[in-house]
Amino acid sequence: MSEQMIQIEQHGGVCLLRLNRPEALNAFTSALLVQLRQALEAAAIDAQTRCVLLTGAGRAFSAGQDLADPHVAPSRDPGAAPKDIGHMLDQYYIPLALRLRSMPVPVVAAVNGVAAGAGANMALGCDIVLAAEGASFIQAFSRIGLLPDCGGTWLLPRLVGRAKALELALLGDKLKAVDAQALGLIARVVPDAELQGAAMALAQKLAGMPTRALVETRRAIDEALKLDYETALKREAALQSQLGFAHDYLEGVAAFMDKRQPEFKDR
Ligand code: T3D
Repeated sequence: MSEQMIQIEQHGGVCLLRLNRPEALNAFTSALLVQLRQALEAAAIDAQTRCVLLTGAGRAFSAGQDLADPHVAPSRDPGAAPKDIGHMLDQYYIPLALRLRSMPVPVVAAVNGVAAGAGANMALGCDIVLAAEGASFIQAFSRIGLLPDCGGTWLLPRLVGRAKALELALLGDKLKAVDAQALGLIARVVPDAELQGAAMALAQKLAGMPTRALVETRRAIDEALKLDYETALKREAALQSQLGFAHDYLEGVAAFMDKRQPEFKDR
């Protein structure tokens, strides 16, 4: 049986996925990337799951691509044919990044330690990013002669603007969690000992909310970044029209009028 590199725990409506190669700082091998994608696919079709929480085991979130993975690591043998990194991205990273970004439920990242390279950008692609005070983010690519992948060139300028995106990407310096929050790269920082509890509480809160409305909100915000104002207004109206016919809107208004807690069901 293949080694389990993703721990999966169901906590009510929250599916907790924990990257689990702590001895290598949860660096991504092709096997881990496949298992993570499979876990996300399973969560996407599981009606019980209303939020996914992604975190890492041990002292790191993820050190990015496993640079010792023989499938991708450049050979030191001068006679060996060079490996095509683009193929690795096409085969493993792009489908995973797209799956993460289009999950039918909100996705929270709890960054428990260092997040480097593709590990950083995997976290930044989640909907809400929490980090422990001791966590850090490193666009490690330039240190090894690469450029930010796993969505880095798209995410960074949108999150922090071109000037800071270029500073982070070109220098590849370690950014502390508090500085990442101050830049607007991530949402929240909590004391190390409180991270898992705070992340689970946030995920449980999201799991109790109207899932479809949350997912359409993500879609509208992502799309609006590419649209002019008038087109964005019209796109909001089209999406709102669909939500207006859904159960959760009726339930949300009824619960407000009845002064009770709503019971949202849509997914
Ligand atoms: O290649 C492709 O397919 C394209 C895709 C690219 C995507 C990418 O993610 S490129 C970027 C890859 N990641 C990096 O370059 C980061 C490399 N790691 C580091 O810079 C540092 O390890 C950290 C800053 C993340 C943490 O530093 P520190 O001092 O806390 O820990 P350490 O001592 O460096 O690492 C601990 C162990 O994890 C160590 O192993 P050992 O000596 O105890 O047996 C180290 O070799 C291992 N490790 C850390 N990062 C990786 C890794 N092993 C394989 N791959 C890694 N990325």
